[in-house]
Amino acid sequence: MSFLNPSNGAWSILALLVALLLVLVTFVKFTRLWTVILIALLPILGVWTFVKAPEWGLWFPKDVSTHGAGMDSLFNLILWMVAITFVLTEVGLVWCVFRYHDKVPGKSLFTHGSHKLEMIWTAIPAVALLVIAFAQIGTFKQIKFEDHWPTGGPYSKDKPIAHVIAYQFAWLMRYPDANGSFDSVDVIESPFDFVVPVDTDIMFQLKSRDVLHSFFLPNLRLKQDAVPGMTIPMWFQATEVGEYDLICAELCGWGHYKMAGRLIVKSKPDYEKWLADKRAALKSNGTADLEAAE
Ligand SMILES: [Cu+2]
Repeated sequence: MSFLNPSNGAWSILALLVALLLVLVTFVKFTRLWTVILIALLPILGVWTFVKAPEWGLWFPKDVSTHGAGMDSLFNLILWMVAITFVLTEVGLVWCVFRYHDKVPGKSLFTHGSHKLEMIWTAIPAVALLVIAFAQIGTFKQIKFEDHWPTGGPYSKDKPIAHVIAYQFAWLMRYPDANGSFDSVDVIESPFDFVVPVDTDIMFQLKSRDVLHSFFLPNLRLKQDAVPGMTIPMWFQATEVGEYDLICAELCGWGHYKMAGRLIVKSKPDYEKWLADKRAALKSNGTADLEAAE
């Protein structure tokens, strides 16, 4: 992931800015002007970082899923709500520092608070939460609700492409045998690599063998806890051939960092070939062993 790469130029710029702030805080005599400048720098740097983030590669990885656009627009909605709140709050803070500094004559006002003000700042977050709650219904339904799961294609809840099993500390993808059974010796096991065909509704069953894990495909904007004792149906459609990160997004033990798998999206013929090769390898291993034994 490029944004975690320490050689990413953006990190050095951010580090430099933080260092500059620390120097200012340490050595500058705190006049009112400096205080205002320092406090005002926060929203300016904050907003600037958001504006520059996509260019620096600090933003989301490329979206290659049919779920992605919905998730991203929800994220942007929340980001805008937070950004506006943040800037307004900071402007208010700077204004208060400037307006109510120690040179204003007279005694401080003692107050028990304002009922009206409390009503307002309770109502605003309540409205904000309601907006988010209604805005997310469509996207959440598409990803999670059973009546939106794929049925017409090759994969469905009862005919999943694979069982995805999380355990300390690996991902194991189990593909059914040629008859669609998951309980046979011909089940294909693919550790760490989740191979799927492109432009196809992929339905799979998520399981955990031991503790809580979290199945996360950043490029597909798909995340779901794997819960011991539960089989959780999930679906997505990848829109571009390629290799993408499959990571565990839940601290699940000392080897959590090792749960770095791959989602490998192949063209449909390539996927069929991969599956056929896997089945052939399974058979030929058996035959070869038998022949060797004889
Ligand atoms: Cu894990």
